Amino acid sequence: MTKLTRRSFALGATAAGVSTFWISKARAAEFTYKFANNLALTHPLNKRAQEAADKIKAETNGRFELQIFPSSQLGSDTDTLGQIRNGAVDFFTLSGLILSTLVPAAAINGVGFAFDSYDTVWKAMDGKLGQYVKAEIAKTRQILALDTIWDNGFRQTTTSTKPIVTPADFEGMKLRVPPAPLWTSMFKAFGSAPTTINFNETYSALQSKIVDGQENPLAIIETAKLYEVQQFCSTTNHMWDGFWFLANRRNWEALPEDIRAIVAKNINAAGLAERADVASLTTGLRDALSAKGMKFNDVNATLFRDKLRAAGFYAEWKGKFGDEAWSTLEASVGKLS
Ligand code: X2X
Repeated sequence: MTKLTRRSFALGATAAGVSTFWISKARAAEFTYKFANNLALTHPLNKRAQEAADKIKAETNGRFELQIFPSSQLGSDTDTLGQIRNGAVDFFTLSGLILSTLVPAAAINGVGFAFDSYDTVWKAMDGKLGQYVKAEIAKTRQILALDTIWDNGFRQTTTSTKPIVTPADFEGMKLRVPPAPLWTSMFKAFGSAPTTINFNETYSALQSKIVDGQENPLAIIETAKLYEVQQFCSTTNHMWDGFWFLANRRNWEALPEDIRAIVAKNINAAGLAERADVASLTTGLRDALSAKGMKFNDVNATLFRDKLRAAGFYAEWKGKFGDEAWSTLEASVGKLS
């Protein structure tokens, strides 16, 4: 350890100061982009997004920084949809059903009981059905979806009042649904009284009994701690839902091609990893949530699917989506209507 004189110390500190300045200057990203989502930091989506952000920063030598804003920090889903359209937000993961308020076709994966397994889901969403929806999203000219759709999961019904065993148990139930026409339509067809509430207000709406129940995949029930305000969980599996990784088109195209390629590669890879995380997380969650006091019951899905059919739900949505989209869906999942 060499003894520093006052003068040499001063010279060294100045040099260090200057080099620190240049290092920190060099570290300041050329492009800092905002990614908003509505999920808890602990959800696999945010864990994988942070991993991708770190890889992108390294592979672009610090030129691109992805800032992640979880838990609807930048606004509700409906607010943030406006922000991704005008470019105030650069990336946003959003359910196709909520996106359907802008791109009607994007709700098609939410048709009740369309998917009976993840194999069927990925065959459709990574195939013709997903391509069809991404093309419809691109037609907006304001936003586009990156290739890989991320997983939300198969949705289950929870309540604070009673288990849902048959469709009759839905009669008159005040149920929270996300702000999307297909969700409202489905739960009206079941006979319940759906109320559209953005996800960031769902916990408090359940806690204050504004609504008795809600529906979400187990990974969300866990990471959003909905088990604290819900007692029953009925495995209705009534819908598979995913998250499109949306980009503001103008801001996306403003990126140099080499950076865009690195961002797309890592985000799409993170989406595939997140799918695996959600699937493995879900396997243990029924026991984990039971241990936290939730009471589970299984249902006979045929009763619920027949109820939707009798209420005209499939006929209504076949008419709304149109023959081309509906036949693309049925080519992947079999006859529905
Ligand atoms: O709002 C919901 O229920 C959630 C979190 O599953 C969606 O983003 C659709």
